[in-house]
Amino acid sequence: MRLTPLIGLFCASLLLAPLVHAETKAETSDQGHEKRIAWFREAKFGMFIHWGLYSIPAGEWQGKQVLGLGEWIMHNAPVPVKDYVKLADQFNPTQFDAEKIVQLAVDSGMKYIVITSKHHDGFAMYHSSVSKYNIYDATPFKRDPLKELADACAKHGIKFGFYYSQSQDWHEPNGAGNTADFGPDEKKDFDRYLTEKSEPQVKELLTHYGPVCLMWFDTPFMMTEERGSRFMRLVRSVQPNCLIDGRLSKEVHGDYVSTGDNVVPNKSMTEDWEVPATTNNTWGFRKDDTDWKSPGEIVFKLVDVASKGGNYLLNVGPTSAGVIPEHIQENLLTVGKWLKLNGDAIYGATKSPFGDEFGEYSASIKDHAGKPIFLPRTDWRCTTSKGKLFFTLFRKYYPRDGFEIPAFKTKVTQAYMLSDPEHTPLKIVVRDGVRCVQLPRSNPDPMAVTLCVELADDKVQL
Ligand code: FHN
Repeated sequence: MRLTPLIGLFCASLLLAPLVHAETKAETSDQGHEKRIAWFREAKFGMFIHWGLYSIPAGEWQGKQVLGLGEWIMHNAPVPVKDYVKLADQFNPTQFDAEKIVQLAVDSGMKYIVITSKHHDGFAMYHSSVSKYNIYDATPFKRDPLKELADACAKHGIKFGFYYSQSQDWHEPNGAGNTADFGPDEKKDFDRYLTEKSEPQVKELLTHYGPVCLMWFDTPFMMTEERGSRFMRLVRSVQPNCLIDGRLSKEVHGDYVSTGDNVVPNKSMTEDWEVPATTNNTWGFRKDDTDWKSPGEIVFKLVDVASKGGNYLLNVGPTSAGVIPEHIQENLLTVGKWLKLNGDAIYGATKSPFGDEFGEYSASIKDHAGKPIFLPRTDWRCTTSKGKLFFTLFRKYYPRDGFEIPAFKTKVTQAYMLSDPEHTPLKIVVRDGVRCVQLPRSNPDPMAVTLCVELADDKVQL
């Protein structure tokens, strides 16, 4: 089912998101940063999981569709705290299988998992001693799925991190965001909330689940510099190797830049960055949203992001039974198969030395603010690694008469398709001074193919 009205609301929430935390700055000055960030630069592709009580109503409250993001149902319906808490009595996701989820991440070519340990609804998805409002104490499930996931990740060599809503907590009288039950945020004792729930829960997460690769904070309402610094010190003191995303506080910069939701910049960035992205139009499961991104769309986005120097954190929203919807599993597995052949162009690869391939600003068309709009190009993207350029060509763009390599000074030693296990050298001809690689007549993969161009030097000289 296509969800045009939902998309409208979703877009509205996207418009709000950048106000809060788009284009943050990354803290790169401290000495531990280079050590912490190394795995992230290699990984490029991660699985985001939004899972919580909201997967039960799944976008519908008292028989009525509630528009917006699935995980925002409590806020958007709105559902009073006294009613929302009753969902915990029914939450029994017996089909949750950490092994299966981690195996899916592995087979999809994802290298890290970040899961909601507590979203804005305030419900902890792990066994917390700080608040009984958690999946172990408040539900019939009586298991700690995050511990199970942490163990499965360790077994499969996948990095594991936590999303934690540090500021919004609609369950708590002093948490941000729930004005319907608790009145205006300005009148709350927000520091009390931070010191009594948010900070101790973050400490628990960093203490009981082994190495945490990333603490993913979000929507930093009322997170002043002083408050942000407290969280920063906490994370650094308990797990110095744990990365902090870009949404802790406006003033306190994490280890990398977090863009707005689903916002891929038009050009490369100099800092490390990551885009959190959806596979449909919601993060938490909605039963009416089956608007899944196709494998081709996902591959394009992943390569686009990598070619601009970023990471792609792609979300799945398990159902209330604990299962990731079948359709998106299939799509992700197709992406994984593509990555098995073409992964050299992604993992550890760095951004494009070119840039014109991203597109250009229109000379004539302006947006509502009078700024020229960006016209993206989608024919190909380039990533690099030592002595190699990887050109990924998408969909219909398969130049049977030869791929024209953009101009640079370095000598090319050979070219081949990454998906060809023999790396059979392709003929390179020079036409009107332009080096042209002769591609195989029939396109090996109409979704995307990667051409590897090897250089006589480690780095390309433009
Ligand atoms: O409000 C949240 C939303 O529910 C979701 O968690 C996303 C993921 O990036 N972050 C916030 C909106 O930007």
